Amino acid sequence: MTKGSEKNILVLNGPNLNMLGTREPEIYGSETLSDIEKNMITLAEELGYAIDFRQSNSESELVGWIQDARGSSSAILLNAGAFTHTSVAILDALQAVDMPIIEVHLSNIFRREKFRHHSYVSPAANGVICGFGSNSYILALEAAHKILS
Ligand code: CA2
Repeated sequence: MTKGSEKNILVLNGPNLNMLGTREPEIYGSETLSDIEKNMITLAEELGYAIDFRQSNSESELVGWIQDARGSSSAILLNAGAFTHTSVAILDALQAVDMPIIEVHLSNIFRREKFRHHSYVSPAANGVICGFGSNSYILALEAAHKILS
């Protein structure tokens, strides 16, 4: 781990999460991804962390960012979006990094369609937080902080 990396938390967002706040507010809330990022930075500063907040629609880019977290971050908070339910590649990448991983979802995936009940990400995660809207991200940051301190 490089100097200072113990204070970095990587927050990764998967496909279509850049659309937050524009459609389906009844499922995902009315906040944008940028609102969520700002709220996380506020709490992270209080807790003494830097947040590296990213979104991609590309599975390959997400896998690359997970691989790069080795040596530069101390924990990963991941909302893999629809890749949660499809991606063995993201699971494999997560299993190769040795740091706390918190799986995050805005919606309660277990109250939704059956295909959303299975997560490929969960076996690599310390825990899963879902169903609390944008507050899921805040709860995930608090959970990572508890694990790290
Ligand atoms: O609840 C979550 O956070 C999800 O990870 C969101 C994914 C969904 O595929 C997962 O099952 C649960 C979808 C994100 C798409 O977000 C949009 C937001 C506004 C408009 C369109 C898509």
